[in-house]
Amino acid sequence: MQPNPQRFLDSLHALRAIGAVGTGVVRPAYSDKDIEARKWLAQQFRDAGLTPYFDPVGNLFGLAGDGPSLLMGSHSDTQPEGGWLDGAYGVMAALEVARAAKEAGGPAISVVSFQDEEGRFGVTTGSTVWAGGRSLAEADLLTASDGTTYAEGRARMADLVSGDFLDPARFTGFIEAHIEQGPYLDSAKEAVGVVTAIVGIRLIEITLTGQSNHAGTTPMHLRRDAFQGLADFNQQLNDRLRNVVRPETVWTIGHVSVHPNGSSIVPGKVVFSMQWRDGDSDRLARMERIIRDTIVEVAGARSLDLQLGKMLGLEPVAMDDRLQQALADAAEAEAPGKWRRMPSGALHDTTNVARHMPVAMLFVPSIGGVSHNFDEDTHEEDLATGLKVMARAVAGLS
Ligand code: HGY
Ligand code: MN
Ligand code: MN
Repeated sequence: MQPNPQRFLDSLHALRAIGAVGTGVVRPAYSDKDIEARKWLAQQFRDAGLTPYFDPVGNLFGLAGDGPSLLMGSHSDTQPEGGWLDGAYGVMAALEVARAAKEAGGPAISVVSFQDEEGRFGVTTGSTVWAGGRSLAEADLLTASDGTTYAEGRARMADLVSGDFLDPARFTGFIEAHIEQGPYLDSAKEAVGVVTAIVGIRLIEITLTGQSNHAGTTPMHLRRDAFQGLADFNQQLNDRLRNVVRPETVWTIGHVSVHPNGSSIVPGKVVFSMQWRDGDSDRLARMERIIRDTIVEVAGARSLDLQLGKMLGLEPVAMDDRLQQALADAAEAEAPGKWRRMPSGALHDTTNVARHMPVAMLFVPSIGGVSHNFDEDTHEEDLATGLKVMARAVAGLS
């Protein structure tokens, strides 16, 4: 099976152009550019001899016939300020492998671009619903930070829907290629990461409500300042997590909205995202306990009302040994001594697909470890090496 690196790179740059903003890309789930990209992908799938299929939430499959096939792919939606490779790399690498497989007379490779992997509406929403991790009715109630509901989002591409959710049983396994989005491969000058496991995640939206008031006339001891509550929470949380976490454990307050957000008004309300990740479910649970206890204490101390949203999350998941070994053998052949086995600190659709079939992932380096940033980039040579490893692994499996 001979993948065509130039054809692959040209298609990757063609996808980049849809929603390009400087060196980055802006294609949030269900936005005009996301839908435009999915329509373009559907045509690419058709041209490659695959049957395009949109499911009810906009996951786009390129099906290789009606029989069993290996599924490969990733996502083509992006963060609000996205890199050009996050997700796109895996979708286009999968398409090139599918093309090369077809030209070689097999094996049958289907391709997928999952929807809302970036969690505009939650956490890897499209593949979560497809894999049965959340009902469509439940998902439709999820709301983006701009107030759009999932139902409203997916309605924007309802005209493209081909039919009901595809049965995962039609696929024999799933392999996702992705950029590492971290510093390890690039700093070690290695070309390939063979993923061993993907971390678990928890996400809660927290609202603290105090009282908006005059910033000049309201004495400090009389204030019910919601931002001060957030600041206290953040400080106390960092202190209290210290003896629970490991060096690779992460926690992030990434989205904060302050109301009314005026420089002369004591903040009456803050709404913020509390997200944490680790490879151990017990540690995620211990962190949850500390987070819930701390926010209750802080709200009480400042006479703030507290609202906790429904917690979203995914468990840590290990990659399939056989698929992982096929990737390792291919990596050693394509990049001898310049690859490693490693965990994924980022989340991926692979976690949800693992509910139904053997899964594995392959990483290529991110320059400077930068991702979720317009500056995200990978050397072209590394992009091509990852493609060749994927094709060699698939040939080895068949
Ligand atoms: O946040 C993540 O890990 C993924 O890139 N959405
Ligand atoms: Mn991604
Ligand atoms: Mn991402």
